[in-house]
Amino acid sequence: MSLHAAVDFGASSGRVMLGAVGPGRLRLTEAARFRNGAVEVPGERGAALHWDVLGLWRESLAGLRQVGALARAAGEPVASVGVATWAVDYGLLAADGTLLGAPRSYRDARTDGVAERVHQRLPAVELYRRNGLQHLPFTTLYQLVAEQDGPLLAAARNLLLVPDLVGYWLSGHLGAEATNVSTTGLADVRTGRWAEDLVALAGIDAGLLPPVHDPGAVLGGLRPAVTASTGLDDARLVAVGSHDTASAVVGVPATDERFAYVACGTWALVGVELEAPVLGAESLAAGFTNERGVDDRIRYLHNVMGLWVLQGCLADWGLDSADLTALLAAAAELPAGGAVVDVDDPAFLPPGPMVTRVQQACEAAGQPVPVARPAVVRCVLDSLATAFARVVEDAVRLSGRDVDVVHVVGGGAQNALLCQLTADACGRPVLAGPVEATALGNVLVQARAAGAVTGALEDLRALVAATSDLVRYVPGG
Ligand code: ADP
Ligand code: LRH
Repeated sequence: MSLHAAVDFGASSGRVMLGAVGPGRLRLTEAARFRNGAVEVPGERGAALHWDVLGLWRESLAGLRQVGALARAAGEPVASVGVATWAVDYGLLAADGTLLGAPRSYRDARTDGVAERVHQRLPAVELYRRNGLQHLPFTTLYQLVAEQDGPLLAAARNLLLVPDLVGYWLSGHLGAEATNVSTTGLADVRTGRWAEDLVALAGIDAGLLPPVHDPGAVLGGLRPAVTASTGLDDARLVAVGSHDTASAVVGVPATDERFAYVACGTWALVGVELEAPVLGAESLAAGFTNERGVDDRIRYLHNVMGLWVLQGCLADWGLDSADLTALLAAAAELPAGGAVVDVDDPAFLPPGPMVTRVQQACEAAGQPVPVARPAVVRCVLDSLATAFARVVEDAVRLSGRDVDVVHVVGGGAQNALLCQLTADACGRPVLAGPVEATALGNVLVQARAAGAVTGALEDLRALVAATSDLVRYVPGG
């Protein structure tokens, strides 16, 4: 067996996994799991939302130390480490490598109104033809325009996306991994490389952006201090689909190309995989993004607001994911046909009182207003399932790709009610699992770089399908 460590930060939790891969074999062992969430910091210009990257770094090292211990117990060396996190956010480094401030969260209000200003300079349809991205207010391009109002850019020499920042701390390598580069809005959708005109549009010095590399690239050994602290003596840093959604799509257990996926965590990324981007005005209007996947596939998808809305409701009630089981059981008892709202309304994007927002959205849409907790949960899940079905239909229509099955991967695959409602709304079977598709995709790309598995994404997916426990939901089932 070939051993590989996956560092995987989601917006709500992070984990470090040990992956063991061999012919016909793929197994994950959890080394560490920790909470994540943006931290609100008061300031003279109002509250700012930052990521606690130092805490995440500490947890990663502890997780990698545990990976080292597990590998020693198994009598095998860990060949490599790969890092994937949420997209778009970045850290700025000074010339000596000092991190200039804690990276901002994409939910920070500093980008309010920025996209509209940028589109006055380059109309949205033209921008779409260049970078292929769905309109999201927090795309890196817009964040960088907002960044110019602050002091950091003046001192910055390098901009590193969050997984590349962690990779830099691990290995000293300064680079930018292509799947995540594709989410910045600064890359040419056709080449996947930084585009001079888009970098100029962001108003930054192109020298801030490190060279782009593809998943599978071997980036180098670990820093001596990291080796000393983790015991991973022989491991190298290997580039994976460092955008978590890119790794998750590698980990979808599809058996042919006629599938849609819902990478369902804090966000729900819903779409299909294509060979070429779709860049017309209709695609832009339907909110589809063309992000780059591993092996240069196109992830043609739409960001649905996702379980963030449910997380916010739980927080309002002083509960967390551990309390979900009972609430979901009660929500499942409620009849179909209740209130449905547009979960993609920007009102749901920032942190804040989520139950009130759900209720206000129901009222505004002339829907019955849920009051009891199970009714609120049911409304959120019905709304998510409705959005998933709309996006799957749009993806089929706009891409011409037929879809026989919808794969739900990520934490949301554990939500049986959501999976059933999704099958009902899509009128297609749902296959739920694996929950850790992102870590699996991460490990598989490393294992392929090491020669422990071979083949195209289809071969990697066949291995996931053969080694995962999946649950099937049929419409009306
Ligand atoms: P991210 O990677 O964005 O942090 P995850 O893929 O880890 O997100 O998914 C987190 C979500 O998974 C939680 O918000 C919760 O809604 C859901 N989830 C986690 N555990 C369970 C469970 N036991 N049953 C149902 N849903 C769950
Ligand atoms: C999911 C995700 C998504 C991005 C968002 C910022 O974790 O990476 O694909 O759009 O976070």
